[in-house]
Amino acid sequence: MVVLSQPTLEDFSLIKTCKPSGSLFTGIPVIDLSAPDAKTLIVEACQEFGFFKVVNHGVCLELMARLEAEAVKFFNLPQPEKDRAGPPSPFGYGNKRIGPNGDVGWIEYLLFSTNPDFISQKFLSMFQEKPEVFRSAVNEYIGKVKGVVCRVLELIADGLRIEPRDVLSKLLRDEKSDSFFRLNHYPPCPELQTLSGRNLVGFGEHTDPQIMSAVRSNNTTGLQISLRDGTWVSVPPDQSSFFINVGDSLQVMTNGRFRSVRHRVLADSLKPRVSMIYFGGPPLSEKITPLPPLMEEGEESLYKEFTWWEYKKSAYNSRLGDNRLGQFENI
Ligand code: GA4
Repeated sequence: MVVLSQPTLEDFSLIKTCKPSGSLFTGIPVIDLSAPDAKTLIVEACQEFGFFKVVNHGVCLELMARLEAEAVKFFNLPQPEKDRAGPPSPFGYGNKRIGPNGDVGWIEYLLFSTNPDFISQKFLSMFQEKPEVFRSAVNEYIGKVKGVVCRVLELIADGLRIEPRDVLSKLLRDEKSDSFFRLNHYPPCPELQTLSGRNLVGFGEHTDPQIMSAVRSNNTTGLQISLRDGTWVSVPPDQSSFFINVGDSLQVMTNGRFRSVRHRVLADSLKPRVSMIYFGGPPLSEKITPLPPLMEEGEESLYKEFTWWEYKKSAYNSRLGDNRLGQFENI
């Protein structure tokens, strides 16, 4: 077995932030899922930002807090115990290394497939004692967050006036859906206080390859999104809401109408950040092409045809910050 040495502080990217780290962007669209205009506002947010916040989602805050507490318990275990749950190839515990192609970040994480049988198996093989509470919190949470993302996708179909309204959500509800779940822990980095005006990268800039992702984090800042003009802005944290990202696949399925948002996470010098992310992906064999009812007469696809499996394979051969859709564009 090849044992890779841990990256040192010098291996991580530092970013000079032009704005003081306390300044937060106030323009993130907030969608009340129960409001009558939710469908219109979601479509607008997907076009302009590829990102929005969802409130009134119906997921119990106690469940979010319970899962966060279990994740913190895991990340507080001694390093050798956590290492036994790794490496994340592709699923399990990862520390500082992200993906298979040399990316690093100030982060440790657990990455799972969302299939409940897989999770049970993985939990049994990863942990010596049976962490029943942790496992059931993960499964329960995945069921709920998937429900929220499916509701959002159905509102999108309504807002775009396409039928059937489950045209997108059925891909995530399919038992073969290739969806992931990730628990991230960004430890505080006290050395940062001496690197005035610079920030350590927790998770480097990237877009998500899937259809749609939903992030819930504790009340720590760090998440940033890139606006249309390329400016990076900091997302005000809110532990009781979900932040939704449009992924590359949804950009393709809307023939570029929706924007797959570039985002990144910066580490904090004092506060740990804990996030839980559901990545909704289609079955591997699904063709990722623009939805026919959306195409206007004579409109051509901006992308070559590919299956989710082909896109995923190419994503896993890329570096985090690459423009993965570039090679699938029709020129
Ligand atoms: C980004 C979105 C999800 O976190 C993820 C990531 C995956 C990984 O961490 O293993 C990837 C990254 C993500 C895209 C390109 C490849 C694969 C790391 C990487 C360098 C789980 C996913 O699906 O794609």
